Amino acid sequence: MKIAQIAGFLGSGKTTLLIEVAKELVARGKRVAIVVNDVGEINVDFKIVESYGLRAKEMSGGCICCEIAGNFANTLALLWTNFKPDIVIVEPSGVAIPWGLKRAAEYSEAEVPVTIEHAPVLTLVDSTRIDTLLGTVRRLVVTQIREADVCLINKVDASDDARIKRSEDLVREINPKCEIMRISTHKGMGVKEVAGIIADRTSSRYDEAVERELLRQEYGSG
Ligand SMILES: Nc1nc2c(ncn2[C@@H]2O[C@H](COP(=O)(O)OP(=O)(O)O)[C@@H](O)[C@H]2O)c(=O)[nH]1
Ligand SMILES: [Mg+2]
Repeated sequence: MKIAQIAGFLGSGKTTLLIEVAKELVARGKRVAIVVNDVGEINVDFKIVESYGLRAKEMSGGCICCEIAGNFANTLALLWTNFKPDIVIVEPSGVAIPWGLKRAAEYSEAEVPVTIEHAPVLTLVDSTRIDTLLGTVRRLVVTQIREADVCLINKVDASDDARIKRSEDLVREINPKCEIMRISTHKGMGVKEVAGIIADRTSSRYDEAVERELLRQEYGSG
């Protein structure tokens, strides 16, 4: 069972993208479930999304990478038992840490006989709000970018070249290795490519040594 997380700050467009990507994967014949751990601008209408042929679960009461990591693992185990998804697309809360979410997902292996794989970690960067993001919530945004395999510079339909360029420069500076794509879910730009990345590629499993190194980079060695 493959877990695909779409990280990004509140309002960056996670729910909007997740639904379009899930539909695309269902159209490609995949069994898809979605798990949403967020109260966002756009609430997921479970009746509608399930009518697309996928399974949807909502989780509240804390962040699935920390406070309710155990519930998240249970939810994945139940999804496996009842639905056997190929892919579970996860919308973490805007404050979740990608490595923590990988670890929490792997806990489900203790409950059901399934191996967890990870799709590349996707982090959305809202190019229309890049300057605000760098001011008030910089540390979280930096963490999500640092741990991304692919950064999606989003809402390019409503942004401008200068802000898009600033978003890309920021990503390059924080995470020189990650891929960068410009997308606009509203214009359908990048949706098929993102579905392809989730379906065809993988990311490493949780590794305590890697997480320790990331934390050291972030908080210093003290
Ligand atoms: N212009 C533009 N707005 C978008 C796009 N994707 C999402 N939005 C808007 O951004 C806002 C937040 O989207 P949402 O998916 O709820 O973000 P989340 O909080 O990260 O889940 C909503 O008003 C969306 O309509 C896009 O591609 N272009
Ligand atoms: Mg949302």
